[in-house]
Amino acid sequence: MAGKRGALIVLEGVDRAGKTTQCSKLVQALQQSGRPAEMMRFPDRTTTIGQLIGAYLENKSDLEDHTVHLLFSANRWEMVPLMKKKLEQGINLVVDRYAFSGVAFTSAKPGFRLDWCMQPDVGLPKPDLVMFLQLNPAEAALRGQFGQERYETSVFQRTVQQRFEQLMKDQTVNWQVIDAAQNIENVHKDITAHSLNAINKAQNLPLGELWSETLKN
Ligand code: ADP
Ligand code: FDM
Ligand code: MG
Repeated sequence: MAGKRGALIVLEGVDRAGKTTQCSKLVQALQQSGRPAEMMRFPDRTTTIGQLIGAYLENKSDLEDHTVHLLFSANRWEMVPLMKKKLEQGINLVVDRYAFSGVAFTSAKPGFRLDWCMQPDVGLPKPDLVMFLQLNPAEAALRGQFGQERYETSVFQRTVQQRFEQLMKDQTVNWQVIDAAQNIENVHKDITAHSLNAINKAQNLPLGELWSETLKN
């Protein structure tokens, strides 16, 4: 590989934690400091698979729970060749949700084990940094009502939060918890500091494979 690779940076967190706001601000800040950066989001509702997911989330269609889980995973895998190409070109990717949301949301449904939910995403490009935007339900409520999409209820979101906490125990992933109750600029400062650190470290490391060690035994 000729130049230095870009870093894969993921933002996760519950509904209204500020993921989308902070992803765009981070991309803008990186670009302004001369570091190539692009934003991605999952689900990517623009692809054929993404349109099935979009209709499901908008309650315009129903899909069996295992089926939709695998579609979310497939929606990540279909982007992998493009992601790898961009990272190799030195572009930093800032991603709004990734496999962690995939596992947290499906495993919040009855009858789904964490390891079953993780399996389809094993081997995806491993993020160099995953920032979890931590916000309690009372603070989230101050940011407005839930929308009309599937999963946007307080009972479900509480279970999702617990599943994220289980996932954060995995030491093979570089998790950083961010206090998302701060104002937008202060959250941005924290996120930028962690990101610059990850970008510098990633330059000298090969891209890893997600959860390849975690589920080995
Ligand atoms: P998410 O993508 O995590 O659901 P958004 O970035 O869409 O969250 O933000 C949800 C709402 O909260 C938006 O109206 C946004 O302007 C607002 N918001 C985002 N970050 C903050 C913050 N730190 N303090 C107060 N409001 C915020
Ligand atoms: N979601 C997102 C999943 O259930 N599985 C996944 O793999 C991913 C990436 O889709 F409710 C859920 C999480 C959220 C919805 O909402 C996407 P946003 O507003 O587009 O992030
Ligand atoms: Mg969002």
